[in-house]
Amino acid sequence: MDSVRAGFNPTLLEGGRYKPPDCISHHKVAIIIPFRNRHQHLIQWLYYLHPILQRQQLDYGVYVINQDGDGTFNRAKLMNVGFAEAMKDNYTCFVFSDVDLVPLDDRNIYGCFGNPRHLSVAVDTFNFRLPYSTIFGGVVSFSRQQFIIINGYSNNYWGWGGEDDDLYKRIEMRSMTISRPDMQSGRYRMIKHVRDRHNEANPQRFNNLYKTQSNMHQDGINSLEYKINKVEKDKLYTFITVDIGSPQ
Ligand code: BGN
Repeated sequence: MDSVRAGFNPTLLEGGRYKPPDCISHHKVAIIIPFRNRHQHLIQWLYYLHPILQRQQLDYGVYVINQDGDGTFNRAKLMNVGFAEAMKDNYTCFVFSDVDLVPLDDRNIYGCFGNPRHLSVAVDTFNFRLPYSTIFGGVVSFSRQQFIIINGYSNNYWGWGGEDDDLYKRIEMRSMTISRPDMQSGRYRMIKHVRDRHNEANPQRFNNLYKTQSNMHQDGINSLEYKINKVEKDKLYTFITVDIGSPQ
């Protein structure tokens, strides 16, 4: 980690913030990473992503949202927490990324577009193909306004699966479409890992997905409750430890 610190990122500001020295970026981009116990992945993600984001001349900050305790993991709710916390620093664009996904092509811009964007379209573990046409997991981006219109992610997906499909349905319900990079610039490598503990496949996910349309207006950013337990500003990232509760 020290070599990453000293060697490659002399221009990073505290908390994993960067501004290009000789241009003004269109957006101020918050990169939100849901997290628990994946430090080895985080180190690799930071090692690869900081240089890429800097070559893309983005004004950005990296926010790692760490779920406190060992209750059931809730990826989507951690994304909402990241959005709410980064909003306090006036970001205009939000990239939501898994910690194990490393882009392989600099042309895949970590910014915001006219529509919500799915960036991780060609992941090695899916043979560099979309596993199904409406997949919207991995790495996605939203402008502040786009995310607010769909009321963010659902807070009710505890355990693995479905929350990204729910997000896609929210976009459809609001008559928006998504954008994607082409299959060459959208290539990714997934850092190898075994399934985490306390993140078993969620048996409720099928049921939840039936209710997206009726619930999305009262389940999301506007109903988000959490308690920040700690904020640590490292050189390479802001690490926010949060109590997000447990399923009712
Ligand atoms: C899907 C999951 C997604 C996941 C992708 C890729 C569900 C809901 C079933 C109706 N969706 O099957 O959450 O990102 O696989 O792994 O489980």
